[in-house]
Amino acid sequence: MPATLKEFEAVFPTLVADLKAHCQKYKLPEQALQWFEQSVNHNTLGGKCNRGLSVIDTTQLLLNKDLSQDEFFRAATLGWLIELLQAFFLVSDDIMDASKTRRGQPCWYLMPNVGMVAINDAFMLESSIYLLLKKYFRQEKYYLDLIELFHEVSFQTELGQECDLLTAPEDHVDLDNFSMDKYTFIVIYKTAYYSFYLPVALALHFAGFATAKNLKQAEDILIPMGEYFQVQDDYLDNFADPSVLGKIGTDIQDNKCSWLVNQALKKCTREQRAVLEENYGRKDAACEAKVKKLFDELKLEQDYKDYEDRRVTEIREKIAALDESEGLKKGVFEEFLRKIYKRTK
Ligand code: GPP
Ligand code: MG
Ligand code: MG
Ligand code: MG
Repeated sequence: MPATLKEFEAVFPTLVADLKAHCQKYKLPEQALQWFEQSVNHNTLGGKCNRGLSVIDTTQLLLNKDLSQDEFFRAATLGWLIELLQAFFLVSDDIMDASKTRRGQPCWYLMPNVGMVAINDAFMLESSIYLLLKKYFRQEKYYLDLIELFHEVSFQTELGQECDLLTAPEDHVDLDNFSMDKYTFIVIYKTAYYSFYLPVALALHFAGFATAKNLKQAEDILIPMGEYFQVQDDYLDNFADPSVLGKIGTDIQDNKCSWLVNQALKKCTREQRAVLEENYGRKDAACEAKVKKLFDELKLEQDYKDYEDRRVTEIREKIAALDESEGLKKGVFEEFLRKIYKRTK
């Protein structure tokens, strides 16, 4: 049975208490302690927790049994470490993208009295990963592997974010600067590694199956799956209902090298390209509306649905070809795909 969000969330207060106890060793003033607790709760809770839950589900599938209470707690802790990493990324990303809402609430930097304190809060969310990793995994022979994995995946995500930001300058729009090659780099690095590869790599280490072959096979399936997931994110940014999605799309106004604009550039006429030149990447709701109308005229929603069908077929073929001889299981990837296929939020 897959773990429920409720069971996963039940572990979190213990981890928050651990973080607070660590601060208390330094006699952190009460006001600052409460601030940290609020930041951790606001920014880490309230999402779907697919990444965190996947660590538990993957561990269960790999070990082929129900987990003991202690195993569940430790797998869930690894899951929460990904959620903390994600919290660190999202607090920062929302500032960089000038977003307004996240998970149906104002972004952290827009909450009363927060502002740019959010930058330090983001750093503290990242540091929390390593405090908890030390507390619960220091004695394991794979401890250093876990530290290196978090460091490497963080760096990969930062490379993707760098490219995402550099292809989306605020002050000038240059549609020639976009390409599907750049797009593919951005999404693999900014999303696929931390959202898809990391949960399975953590579970492989924890369950004792982290052979070079298994890690490589996992990467070869999960990176294309993560790419598909970010194409969904870009599609939903424009086409989803914000009240369902929990966030208001910003990609058009932010001049993002998104999947939709790349598709539009492939098929637009000269006249339609001129509309894009004049309206894409402008901080102006009327310009944004013209781009949205053009995306409708170009039938990008249908292109997305065709892409989704093709991509999911390819991913299913890769899963079917998996070599299970070193303990990795097809079910791990089937479960991932089930969670994201045709998602609406
Ligand atoms: C999501 O892109 C990318 C991230 C959350 C990685 C951020 C990386 C950092 C190093 C800060 P997005 O901007 O499309 O996400 P959303 O649509 O959720 O804002
Ligand atoms: Mg972003
Ligand atoms: Mg963003
Ligand atoms: Mg997005």
